[in-house]
Amino acid sequence: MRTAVLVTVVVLSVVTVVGLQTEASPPSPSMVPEATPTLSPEAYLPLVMRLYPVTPTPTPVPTSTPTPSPDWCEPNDAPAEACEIGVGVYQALVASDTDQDWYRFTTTVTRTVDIFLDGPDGDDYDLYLYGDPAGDPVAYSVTPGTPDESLSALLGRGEWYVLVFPIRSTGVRPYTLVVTMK
Ligand SMILES: [Ca+2]
Ligand SMILES: [Ca+2]
Repeated sequence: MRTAVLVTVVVLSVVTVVGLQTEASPPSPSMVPEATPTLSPEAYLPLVMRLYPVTPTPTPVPTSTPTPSPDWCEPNDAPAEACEIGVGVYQALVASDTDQDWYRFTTTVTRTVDIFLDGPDGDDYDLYLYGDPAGDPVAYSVTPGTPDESLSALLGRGEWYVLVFPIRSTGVRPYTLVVTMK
């Protein structure tokens, strides 16, 4: 009886060992964690930059500060751009032969308006006075070859335009416009 029990135990032990050996299977290749490939920035950045070249942003060139026009009234090259004036003395510039300087003033009652233009010596300027809208001049002073002009007009209530018109200008030179009313 004792022998039989011992044999039984031995047999069971062998079966167990055999069973364990049978059930133990080698690890599946899929179970083996694969090493994640790594690339250092030093390795991939040159590749990325070659595929997507970065256009360098141009450095903005600071623009030079525009020089303020010495003429307080420019642009005033058309009646719509005329500068508001009144009784007074005004200094301005004519920039070239093609420059025109327009001014506008208002009379609320009938007035005698005198306008005097003191232009640069050696140049030839002319002076015109228009109603609103500026059509035919109501007065003008167009002495050939002279920079100085003057006109006088009796004006009712309204808006009026003055044109300083260079016939010949030898450069950017100042002139003086004097407006009086009585
Ligand atoms: Ca002008
Ligand atoms: Ca003239």
